[in-house]
Amino acid sequence: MRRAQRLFSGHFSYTFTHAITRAPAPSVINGLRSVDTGSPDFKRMQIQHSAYVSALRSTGAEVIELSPLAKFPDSCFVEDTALCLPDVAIIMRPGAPTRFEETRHMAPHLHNLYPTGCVEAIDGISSYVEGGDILTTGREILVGRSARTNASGIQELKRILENWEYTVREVITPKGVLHFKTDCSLLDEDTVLCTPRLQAADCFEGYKVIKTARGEEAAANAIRFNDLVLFPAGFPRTRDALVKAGYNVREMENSEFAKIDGGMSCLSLRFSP
Ligand code: CIR
Repeated sequence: MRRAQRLFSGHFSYTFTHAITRAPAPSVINGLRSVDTGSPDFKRMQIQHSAYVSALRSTGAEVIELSPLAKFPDSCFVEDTALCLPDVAIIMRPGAPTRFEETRHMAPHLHNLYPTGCVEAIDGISSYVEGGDILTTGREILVGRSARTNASGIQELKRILENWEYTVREVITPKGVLHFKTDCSLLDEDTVLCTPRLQAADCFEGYKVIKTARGEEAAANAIRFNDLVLFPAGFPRTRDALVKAGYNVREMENSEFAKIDGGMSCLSLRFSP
């Protein structure tokens, strides 16, 4: 049980020594989106991305910045390519066909960072999982079934994680929501920020829950990273609730990534190898 205790005790679900990011390529303007609200402005996006990297670094973490990959418009959303835990990294199999091969460009970096034998992969021919559907809390790993993550992928991930002595629970990503974490974030080992529609699904029984304010559902994708909560700008009532609850909130401009369904979590892989 040593490994499980290492993750699921205290603050290991939100304190990290490292993060990996990938700068957006100009092709990012063609990234996948559920609703077209206009083309992202590439220059503004670069500025928003640099500010995000600086915020991660300001907590003392080492941030490994990977080069842009022009062939993959969504490749700055590195979170979807892997699940990084303290003792093992698991390479995903993205359900979006245009994103499928992004993992080939992430795997070598994880092999360099983790000890031999500590990088696994979802490789079943009909298995699909994207990292955005996985929430690691202080006590378990929740995996949401979605349009990008299927039952076979979750079964395979569960098998791998149980070998490493982690507890996994399958949940449902609400219909029409891209990823499970589009609608929730971890704030500390047993507190989550989540939308009322996800809370209604009852998957956070036993957790403390802070709900996004009415009309501010897009604020649910934040990240707790060491002493900071990186939080998308433009959601003042939810921000105030987090500040009142004692969190150190850093508002980040996210207008351009939001146009292609990107939020705070998807722009980094966070871990302590
Ligand atoms: C996609 O649809 O795959 C990208 N445009 C956005 C991915 C966001 N990923 C995440 O929240 N984990």
